[in-house]
Amino acid sequence: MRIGITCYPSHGGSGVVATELGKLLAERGHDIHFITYDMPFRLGRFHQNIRYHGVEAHRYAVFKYPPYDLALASRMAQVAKEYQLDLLHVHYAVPHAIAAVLAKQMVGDHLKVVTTLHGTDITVLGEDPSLRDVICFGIQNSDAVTAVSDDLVRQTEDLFCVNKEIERIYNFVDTRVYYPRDVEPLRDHCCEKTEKLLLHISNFRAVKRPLDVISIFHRVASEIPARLFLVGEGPEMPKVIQRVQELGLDDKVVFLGKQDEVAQLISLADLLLLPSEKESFGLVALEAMACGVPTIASNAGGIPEVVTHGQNGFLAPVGAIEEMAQYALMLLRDDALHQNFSQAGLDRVKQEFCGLKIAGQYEQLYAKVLAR
Ligand code: GMT
Repeated sequence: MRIGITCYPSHGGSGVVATELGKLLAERGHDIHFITYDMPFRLGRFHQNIRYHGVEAHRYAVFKYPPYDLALASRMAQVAKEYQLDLLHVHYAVPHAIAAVLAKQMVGDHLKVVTTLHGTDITVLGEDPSLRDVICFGIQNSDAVTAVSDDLVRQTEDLFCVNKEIERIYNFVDTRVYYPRDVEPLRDHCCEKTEKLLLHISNFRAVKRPLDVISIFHRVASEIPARLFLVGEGPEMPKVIQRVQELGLDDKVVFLGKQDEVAQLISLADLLLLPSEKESFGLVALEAMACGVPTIASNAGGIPEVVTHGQNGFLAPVGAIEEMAQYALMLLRDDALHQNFSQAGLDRVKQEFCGLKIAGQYEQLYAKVLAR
């Protein structure tokens, strides 16, 4: 098949999933065309069967805002015509589904539109009255719509009451990149032998509750020797830095900033903390699971579909800092339990979230849409 893919190319789970899916589909012989404003950061080196088409939105004195959405629709239509694309697979309802629907009107009905919802487009933007109707329009006019968890399917149906079947297709992880590694020598450079290493990776927006991460870690570090790695940047970071200083944790918390390659970093850790308020899936928990690292998370959104409480991680209500800290201590103090959780996570990744299985589900969906 000839497939156009549009996503947000910067750091973020949706861009990662879209890019990794494109790479996997290209390996399976499909022609993949990324149509985005920047090269997706996970695309990296040259890949056979993958082309990149940049989108440029110019500033004009007459317009207050550069017309990005229209530039994207126009680029999608150009690429679709030039390379005879069968379909556009867009990640995020706004503006990508809208631009794709517009491109389809320009190119013809034979060009199909598949939209994947990732969460923020529904749970955050969907509550904005200025975007509600246009999100609904994008969903309704896509030829097929998928969401990354059952929870997101439910939320989309409840919020938008759309008369459209939404298929759940889980995210996946490439186990050739994410796997348990022997990181002992590197770990010796990062922390003391006696210390346990906790990790949090996010974009440090308020919905990730990064201050809870600090509170949980503070509680853990008051009982056992421990160190916390923070990966990512975002609007809550100044508050996080302040809290770390107030609690006197400066020498135990390491700020690593944005990182492109996190597989090795994850493998260094004993635990991942993900106490989010909203999370349609929680890709980072899946990446950790694939590296054999259990997660302590909130039971928000789709997280319980990824992390199984008491088997490969622990879940607690949003904001339940003490409960999460106790779970963390339980796992960090009991090597056998940690080992069981780690193995259970690796088994679950193989069964539920392997790339081949998920790519196959998308291929079936594409074939169904093209046969209509
Ligand atoms: O979590 C974020 O803030 C980034 C956001 C994105 O657009 O990349 O993540 C969303 O999509 C990911 C991939 O499907 C999911 O793993 C995240 O749970 C989801 N974030 C939210 O629902 C808040």
